[in-house]
Amino acid sequence: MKQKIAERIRAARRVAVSCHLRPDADAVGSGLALCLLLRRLGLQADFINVDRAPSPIDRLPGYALVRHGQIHPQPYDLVVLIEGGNEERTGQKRLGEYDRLLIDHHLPSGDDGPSLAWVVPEAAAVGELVYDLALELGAGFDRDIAFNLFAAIAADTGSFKYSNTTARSLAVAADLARRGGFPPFEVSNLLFNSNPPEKIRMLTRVLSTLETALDGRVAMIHFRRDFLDRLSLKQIETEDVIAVARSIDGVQVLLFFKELDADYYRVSVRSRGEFSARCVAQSFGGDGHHHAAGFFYRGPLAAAREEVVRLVAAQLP
Ligand SMILES: [Mn+2]
Repeated sequence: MKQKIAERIRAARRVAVSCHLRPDADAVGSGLALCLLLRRLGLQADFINVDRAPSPIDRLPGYALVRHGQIHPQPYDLVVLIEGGNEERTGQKRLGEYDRLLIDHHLPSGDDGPSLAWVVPEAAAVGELVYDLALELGAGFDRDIAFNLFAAIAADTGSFKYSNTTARSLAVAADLARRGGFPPFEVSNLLFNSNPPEKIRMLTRVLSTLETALDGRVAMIHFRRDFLDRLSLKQIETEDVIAVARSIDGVQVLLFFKELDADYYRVSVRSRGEFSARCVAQSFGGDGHHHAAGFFYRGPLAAAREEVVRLVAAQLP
């Protein structure tokens, strides 16, 4: 499949890259690296996303080349989609008019993605796949390409700590650091040590909602929109607060309820070991990975918590 993807890219002259809404560091880092390496190969490559990336992701090297909005109506020979193969995931309204391919590490959930899809669930991050593709295309790595791919992998593995981290993730990261000539801590500094004070204030508010259920095997936290009152933050980065809450000894499932609107929540499910976060999310119409998944819930918070905990209780051994 990698060879097929490389062939399609080699046959193109004008390529647009795009990723999912609410872009994360894997999607942005991988997309930037891909654009930069396509340009090295002499192609015209543009990275066009509907949503602007939150800080500090918008400080990844080369982020200034990202355009925000629709790909349409510019002509492109090929659109490469990162972690989101359809209009709903990307917010791109006219994808059907382009030749498309998808690079992803999420299992497809049976929708109208492109026919040519390179999906590797074993990859910890799309960054690993773009690294493979770069080798296949023979484009070479400059510092910014290597840095973006390293950042993509570091972000999706929680700095090489999550259960998706493999020996290969580490080997790829080591090779990227060597080729790019940067010390790995520069990536951690950018991704994890650049919080504005307001973000930490927000974190304390969310963490103060911590409750446990089922003998401490389930931890729950929530975010309410009014937590943003008197703060200049426009949105919250959820992964940090989730990581803190799920670090509690004995917690097998972490539920994070993020209020998007009145009685409307995005629920993030994180699990450890055998327990499948993905199964929980799918029961509510969502999807994701084995240990990290999510879904939307319409209804009051109390009802959401009760329903989800009941389902978790039935599935916990
Ligand atoms: Mn990813």
